[in-house]
Amino acid sequence: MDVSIAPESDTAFYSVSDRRFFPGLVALLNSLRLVGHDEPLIVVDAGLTPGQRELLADHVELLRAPASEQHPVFLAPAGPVQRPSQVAILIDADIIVTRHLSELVEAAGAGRVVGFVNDPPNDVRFHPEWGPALGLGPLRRQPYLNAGFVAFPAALSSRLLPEWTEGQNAIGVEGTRYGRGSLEDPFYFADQDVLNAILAARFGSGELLFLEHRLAPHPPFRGVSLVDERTLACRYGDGAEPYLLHHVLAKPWLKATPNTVYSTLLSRLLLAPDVTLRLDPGQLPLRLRQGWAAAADRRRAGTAAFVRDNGRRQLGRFRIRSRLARLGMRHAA
Ligand SMILES: [Mn+2]
Repeated sequence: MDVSIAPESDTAFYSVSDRRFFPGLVALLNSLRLVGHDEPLIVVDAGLTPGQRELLADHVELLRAPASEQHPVFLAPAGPVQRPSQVAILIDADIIVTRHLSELVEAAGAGRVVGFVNDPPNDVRFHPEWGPALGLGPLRRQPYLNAGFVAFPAALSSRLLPEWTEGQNAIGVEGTRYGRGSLEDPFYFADQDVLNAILAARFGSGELLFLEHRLAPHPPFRGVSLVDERTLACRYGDGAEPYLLHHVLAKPWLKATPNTVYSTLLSRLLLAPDVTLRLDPGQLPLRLRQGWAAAADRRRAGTAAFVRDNGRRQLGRFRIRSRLARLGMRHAA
């Protein structure tokens, strides 16, 4: 057996947070501890408040953001660059871990970059322009990973982190979704597009482990039920257990979102007596608190959010129909 395989203590989790993402970060921290992960959580501070830093002080290692970075979304590689570990696990602050990740840590420790395929239709995203734009040469077509969770061993980090950082600096934020980019732009997904380009250019397919999207699902977490609120265990009808829940797009702690298994767990992860860092309910919106008034507000806000989002979808469909009608294509729709 390779002696360089990382012992559990040489694993670290890395995240990035500003003041707005603080509740998500706390939920991530508490979920890791509840499922049995006691490895360090290293957080690049992209603008936390002094009060938030103080609450986190005993529980995470805070790193200052490098001054050269233009946008928090480009800070993912900064943690393991500053504080390397045998197995690095980059994890977004909008993720709740719902089971122990030992298999993934082992796979990374054995020499692979481990990630989850993104949700359709962006599970096969590929732009040949990535190669020339980043000076990478030819790219292999392969599944497109979501950058919210990426685990890799120290042995592969020198092929990943410098080019990821340089690539992000080269593309800038303008043509991405954080600037004025559109989905057709090769770097619309910013950090994530650069990551996927590097994986397709600099790594052999045997060095990559692509896990199914359904094991790290996004809202509305279709088919996932909460099995045990105490342990966070979730399950699909066929028995498969997702490793984590990733709340992409609108964040339930920032605005009312439709009720999901994530939002149910969020209240519990921020406020229940068994968590590592328990927040003051008075600091949270009513819909995230516990008790009957909060539950009523949650139902009200969740229904309103569902109607709002559904209304938007209906409106979108209507606009497409009228456009097709104008083009004389009504029957084709
Ligand atoms: Mn995310």
